[in-house]
Amino acid sequence: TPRVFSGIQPSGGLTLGNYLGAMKRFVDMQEAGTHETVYCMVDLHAITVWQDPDKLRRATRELCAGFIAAGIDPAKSILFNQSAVPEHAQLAWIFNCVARMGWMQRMTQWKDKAGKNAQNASLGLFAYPALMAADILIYHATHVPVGEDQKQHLELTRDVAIKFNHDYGVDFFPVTEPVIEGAATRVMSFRDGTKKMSKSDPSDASRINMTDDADTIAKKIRKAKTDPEALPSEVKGLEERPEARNLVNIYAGLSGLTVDQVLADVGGKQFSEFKPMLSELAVAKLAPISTEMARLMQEQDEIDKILAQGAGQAREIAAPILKKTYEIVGMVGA
Ligand code: AQP
Repeated sequence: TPRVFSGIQPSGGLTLGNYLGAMKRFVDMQEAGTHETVYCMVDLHAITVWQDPDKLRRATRELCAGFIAAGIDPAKSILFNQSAVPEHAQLAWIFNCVARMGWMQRMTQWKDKAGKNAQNASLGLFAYPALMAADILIYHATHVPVGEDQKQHLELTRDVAIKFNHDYGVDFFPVTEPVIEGAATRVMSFRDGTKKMSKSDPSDASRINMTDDADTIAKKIRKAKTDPEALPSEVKGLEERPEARNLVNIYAGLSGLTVDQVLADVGGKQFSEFKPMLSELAVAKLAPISTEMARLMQEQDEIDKILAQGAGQAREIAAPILKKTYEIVGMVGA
């Protein structure tokens, strides 16, 4: 069976963007049953910018609770944290030697996160996409569900696989396909419809956190930036209206309807009418997840057991692929 891999960083709380762009779709792929599904809390990625160790431990467990509360079933998917499977970092070193500096320099995430002070950014932040390529290819995963913002990194993953195969004259690593589907692959900030909703945005009002309570969710939606027009009844009418488009996309993502179906229903309504509908839907979908997350966070031993078990399963796949890679590259004793 073909294999799916994806990951989320335990670098803070989960946002609605992570949920709709990634996690909800991880659950859909698990339930489709067409692929073996491997999902990871990428703690090694998180430390490319400094993390407080206690907070990192907590965020990793909270993220695991989030996965399970959202519907990832450890009996159906492999669920673990990256550092517990050392093959990720080992393959990443090989890929550091395959990937080129110029490839990394072109990454928009690097440019955004390093900012003007690139000399002071960590080497790990620069090499981030090589580790991401290793995360995927250590499982020979062919499909990677991600949000739109990760598209460029996935292209680089393909380039790494192609160059490795070419440099060593093998057909070993598969060329992966990004799976960027659905209405909400790019959830935008509530304060600026041209900016990605992000857990690191200093403004809490810009995002919905998966741990927000019903009142907070309703308040953030009520205050979300919009334009004064009524909603259009066709997608065309959302052009040049990033804030309106974003709220409609979120409604579609949460409800499972297409954008066309949503607009057929709400076209002509004012935001004063649409926003309460969106709040009600968001609370109905998100509140059970945050309640379950909070419950699971009381069961730390249970979470650690699930992670350890997932790491064991992941290593069974990863270890032989690393061994074969070492053989191809010419490492004695592999
Ligand atoms: N706003 C978003 N819309 C759709 N998908 C999103 N994702 C993140 N934000 C959105 C998707 O979530 C997955 C995991 O993301 P990540 O934790 O690896 O890191 P990120 O993309 O860096 O997330 P943030 O929230 O923006 O964190 P910071 O602020 O630290 O940079 C990915 O599949 C991503 O596409």
